[in-house]
Amino acid sequence: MGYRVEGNGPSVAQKSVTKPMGRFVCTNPRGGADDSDPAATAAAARLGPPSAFCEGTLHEPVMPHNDLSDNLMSLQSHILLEEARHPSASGDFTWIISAISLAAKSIANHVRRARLSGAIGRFGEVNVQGEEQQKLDVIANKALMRCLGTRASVAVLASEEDDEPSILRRGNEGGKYCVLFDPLDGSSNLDTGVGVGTIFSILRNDPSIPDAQETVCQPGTQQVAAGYVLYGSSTIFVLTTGNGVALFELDPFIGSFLLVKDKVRIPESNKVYSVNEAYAPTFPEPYRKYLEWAHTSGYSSRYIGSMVADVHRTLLTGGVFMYPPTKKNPEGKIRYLYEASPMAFIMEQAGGLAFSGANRTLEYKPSKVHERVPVLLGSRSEVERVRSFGG
Ligand code: AHM
Ligand code: MG
Repeated sequence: MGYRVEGNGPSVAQKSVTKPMGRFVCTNPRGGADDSDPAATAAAARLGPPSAFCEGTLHEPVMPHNDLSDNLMSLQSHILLEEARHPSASGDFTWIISAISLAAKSIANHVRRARLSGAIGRFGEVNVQGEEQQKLDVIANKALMRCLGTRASVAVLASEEDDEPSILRRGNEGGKYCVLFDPLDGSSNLDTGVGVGTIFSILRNDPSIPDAQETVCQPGTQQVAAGYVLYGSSTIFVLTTGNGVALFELDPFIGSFLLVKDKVRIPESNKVYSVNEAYAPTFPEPYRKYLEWAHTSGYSSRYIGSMVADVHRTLLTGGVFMYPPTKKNPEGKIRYLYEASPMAFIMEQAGGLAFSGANRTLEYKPSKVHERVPVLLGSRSEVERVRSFGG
């Protein structure tokens, strides 16, 4: 059976998944390849044998306009290019990001298979924050500890799941960086399959400070890099090294995070707020006043209760994310070093704002590794609006 294509079909909107190539008619009903027209032969192969009809319109699959499957800018290549901007860079930093990326792929795999592998549920221990650890908190923590622990330039690791930061290498042993992380933020939501995430912050190690806690208690302005990984409908890696924000998506077929968008900018405004409004009666007055105003000003509310997912949506679509002080958590609930500070770095690098109380989040200097702060971050004009109520 052979085909010939009669003329080219009209071009169609790029969003279409198929593109008419033209009319076809059977030219060789007795079978056998008619290879005089390779395009027609290829089209015929895609269509299969025309048993039910011998005439029609050929449709060629068209990639959606934003298909990036041929994008080969991996996270690794992106970091190498970033490092090339700094002539003195040694490549140590690239190794650290590669460790986080490897751990994230492993965590993503565990999260995806959590029910099948029996990893859902409580681990049975309470961490230093007084929170019950989930099995996946422990798995994610181990993955990051193992991957980062082998990197020769890591001096100190601090995790939400561990009481104290661990000193791995002193400065004279090559320890240049401290990596702080929340291995699996939002893990209390795991049972319901919503997005959870890893948040990380990278600081320089000051070899003159012997104490690990003191070493990591740096203001957010000192961050060398920060990012998060969202384990959602796809696995997303968002990173800043102080030169804008880059967004990567894990291509599960090749096992690499591929660049989807560089220089991500948060929309200047959007009438959306993200907050646990059930606590509103115990919020400080300015937040309550803002919410009252928003209720009559056409605002929408979106709240998952998983900071990475809520902040990621805010980054892409705009609005504000807030975790104000409450009666239960008078300092706020979000930990400074590995939650508020890295998210603030990302927001500012994307053109947004982040405040903790009256101060810019990045300028705060904590005195304890697990210290909590209030969080208000998001689109520039929305954050300013909340602040205009005194928040
Ligand atoms: P976690 O680090 O123990 O998971 O807690 C932090 C999470 C954030 O992801 C989220 O924004 C917040 O807790 C939700 O808290 P709440 O349930 O009080 O709204
Ligand atoms: Mg957390």
